Amino acid sequence: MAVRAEFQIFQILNEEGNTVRGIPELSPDRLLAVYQGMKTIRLLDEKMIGLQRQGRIGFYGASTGEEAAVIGSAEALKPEDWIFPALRQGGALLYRGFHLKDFISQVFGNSGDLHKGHQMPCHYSSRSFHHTAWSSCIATQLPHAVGAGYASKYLNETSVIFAYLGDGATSTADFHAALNFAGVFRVPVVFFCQNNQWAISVPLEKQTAVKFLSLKASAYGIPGICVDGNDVLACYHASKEAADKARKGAGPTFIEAVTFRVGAHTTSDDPKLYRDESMVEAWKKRDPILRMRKFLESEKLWNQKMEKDLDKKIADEIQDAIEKVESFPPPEVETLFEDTFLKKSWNLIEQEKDLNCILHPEQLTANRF
Ligand SMILES: Cc1ncc(C[n+]2csc(CCOP(=O)(O)OP(=O)(O)O)c2C)c(N)n1
Repeated sequence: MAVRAEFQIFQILNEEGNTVRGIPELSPDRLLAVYQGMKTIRLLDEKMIGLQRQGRIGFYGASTGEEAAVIGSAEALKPEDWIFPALRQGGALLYRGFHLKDFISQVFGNSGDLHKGHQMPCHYSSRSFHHTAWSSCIATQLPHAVGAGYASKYLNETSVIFAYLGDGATSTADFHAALNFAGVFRVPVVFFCQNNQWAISVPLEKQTAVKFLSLKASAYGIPGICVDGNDVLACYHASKEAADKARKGAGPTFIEAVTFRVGAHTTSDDPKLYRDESMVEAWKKRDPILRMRKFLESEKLWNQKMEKDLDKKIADEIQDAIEKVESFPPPEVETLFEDTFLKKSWNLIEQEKDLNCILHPEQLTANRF
């Protein structure tokens, strides 16, 4: 079943959770893992937003409503594949096996954080899980992803690169440069665009005049696919097909997953100031998690008791991880000067000495002044 949906939205599960075409080959275990992955993001988002409101963390960017896009695409990846994320793909890193404690430590930015608090919260990365750090500058990850894909091709490796972006990123120069290069050099990259309809306060109709963002791909000689981003099986199927194609040397694909940002852009934003809540309520009825749950129930793979048990299991794991992470002290001050350069530059050495004088004035010697 090839996905050819340039002018319509490809779907496998409709909003009632019924199949409208054959389902992809996924074992019951994988289907349940997908469901658990989506639920984990949802419960984690709720909890972390609560922590931010209590002043226990500084910032959080949620993926609520976009779980199917994140997990459906991540399910298509092999361990050797790389993710070049935007803001909302942390759930994919968790889904690929990153530890919850390390994940939450990144948000706290304390000494438990593998990156010693050097990044903004929710800008997760892990070399061992092939998940690069996002720079926060919209779309800069796209040329980087294409460069990594070009390297994979040049070295005759089989790894495929997933480059994630939002709808807002499609209006940037980096988007153009990345898709153009990928198209010309047939780079093994899958561009996965979570079209959540908003770029902070800019709605899609002010972002572009095209009906589907996936149409933009044709200008670069790249197949553009549009999928229902709240249908996890459709997201998986399109991603798997695109990844397989890229792995075989058949070049890049652009996937637009049509979804909706149900919550605020981040905890620093208040969407009530610029959008009508009725729109949010309408999209909540298309909830990707509920849709998959209905499907699993119809397949006799899920029931109410399992749902209750899973909720408790995930909530306990999150609570346990938060308690551990919150007990970690801040990173050592010296770590501020580490990891940027292999060899510390002269000005960093000077700054480190100055800071040391402020922190330990008793160590000041007459010689220094
Ligand atoms: C180059 C650049 N311009 C502007 C911003 C400010 N900014 C932060 S997030 C954002 C919107 C991003 O929207 P989108 O790409 O649709 O992704 P979403 O956050 O909706 O997932 C903007 C404009 C930025 N971070 N980088």
